[in-house]
Amino acid sequence: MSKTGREDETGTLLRLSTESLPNLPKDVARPLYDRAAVSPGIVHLGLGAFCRAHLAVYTDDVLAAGATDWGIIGVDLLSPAIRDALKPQDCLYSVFSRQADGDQLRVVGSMLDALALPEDLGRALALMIDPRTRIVTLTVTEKGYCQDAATGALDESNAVIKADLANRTAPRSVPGVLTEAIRLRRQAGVPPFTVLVCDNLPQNGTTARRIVIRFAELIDPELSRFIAENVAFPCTMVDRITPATRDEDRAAIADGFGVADAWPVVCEPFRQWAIEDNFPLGRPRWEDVGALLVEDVHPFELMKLRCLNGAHSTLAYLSVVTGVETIAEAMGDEQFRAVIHRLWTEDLIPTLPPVPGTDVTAYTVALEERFLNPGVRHRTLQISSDGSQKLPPRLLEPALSRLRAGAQPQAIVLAVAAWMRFTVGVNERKEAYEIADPLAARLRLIGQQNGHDAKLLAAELFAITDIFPPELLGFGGFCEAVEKTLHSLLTKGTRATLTAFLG
Ligand code: CS2
Repeated sequence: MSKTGREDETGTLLRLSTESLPNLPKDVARPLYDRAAVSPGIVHLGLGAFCRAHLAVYTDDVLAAGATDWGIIGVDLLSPAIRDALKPQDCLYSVFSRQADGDQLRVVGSMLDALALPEDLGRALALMIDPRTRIVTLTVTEKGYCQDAATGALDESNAVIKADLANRTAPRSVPGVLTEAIRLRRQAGVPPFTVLVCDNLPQNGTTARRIVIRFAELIDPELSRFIAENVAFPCTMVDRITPATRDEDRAAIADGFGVADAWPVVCEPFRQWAIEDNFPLGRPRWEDVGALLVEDVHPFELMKLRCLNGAHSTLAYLSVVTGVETIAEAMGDEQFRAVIHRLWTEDLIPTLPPVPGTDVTAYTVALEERFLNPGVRHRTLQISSDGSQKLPPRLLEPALSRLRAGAQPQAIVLAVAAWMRFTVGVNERKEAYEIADPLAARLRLIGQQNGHDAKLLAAELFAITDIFPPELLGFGGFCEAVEKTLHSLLTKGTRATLTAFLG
């Protein structure tokens, strides 16, 4: 690492660890509680940036307030990389919250240990069976649930699901791991943990429940009934903009604070968490540290999934195709901003039920500021990933709701056409970009073969039933409008299409 302005007197950076904690610069917040006295209460699946900026921060606050039995054990299902970065620093890591009036660095202590599958499967399952573990939390992204995005049912043709069904004691998938852990726990006579989903899925707890019950049914119908009757899957709405960590962020933390952290997380200052209060074995007092414990999460979740994530996806496809790199730049673009305003006011806000204690218009005004935060370099290409999973809840469900009400959701038409244009894989500057998606191979092929013809391209993409529900396709006017907009995007380009759209 380079020499920095904030090294200690010996000229070295302080690598995060229990030992170095007291020596960190004064302006770095850190856990002041005794981590050695904290026992695990939560096993978390999916060790990416988001949970470390959200769940682990709320839980760190609960531990700071005096709780000692809600430490987190993080388990990554895909790669040992984060485990290997965190363990040498005693699983301490920093949260770099960026804002115009000053960046803040905070070291989080709630993560007690980090594991990775498949190497650590035995330990992960043993911890999930441990009676001290009362909650299993998840951030595994939309596709981690192995669902058919259009119906929300378990995708039984998914290769990982097939492998887990054939070998249920060595699971790799989320439904496989949860089902095996619940089975072993039951066998050991320990009451089931609560499953707390923290991903951007509609009715996320209910969706995960449906998927796990179906997975279990395929191996043991009796176990499936047990899960249906005994395991709680509360729904949540989670929110904090947390882009993937870059080397520049590590360098900024080293330069600005003199701290060496192998895998920090960068995020905005804002955070929000609405949780359905259904935890048979108890939970941390997250409400004392800013979370909303509510009876019904659904209105919060619809507002967030549609207004925040729907706008993100719309900006992402318009941006990738035109070569705009970050959300802050996209939101600063006059045309894109005007599209998002129309998306919010005409197509999304009218689909929302009242959200307790919330003025939805004010929520979107605040969103605009959040998107414009220049410190959070949220790459549009990152958000463009997994569109086949993201489009249905973010944009297609509200489209259906407007169509049923007799209205044509024109900004959503534009967003869907932009996604279709995105499948071509080459931007308007003739540069290729990556299409990351569970359906990437299929999307790429369709995009490459039909990119010259909006009619063919739209028809091939609309035919993907995992994305587009039959009811939506039944609204012929919607499909025609998408095709027409796509034709304009392909032949006249994005700017001219937006000028006409906004005209
Ligand atoms: C984003 C989300 O990557 C995406 O698709 O829309 O990660 C978004 O930043 C978070 O949901 C914010 O809470």
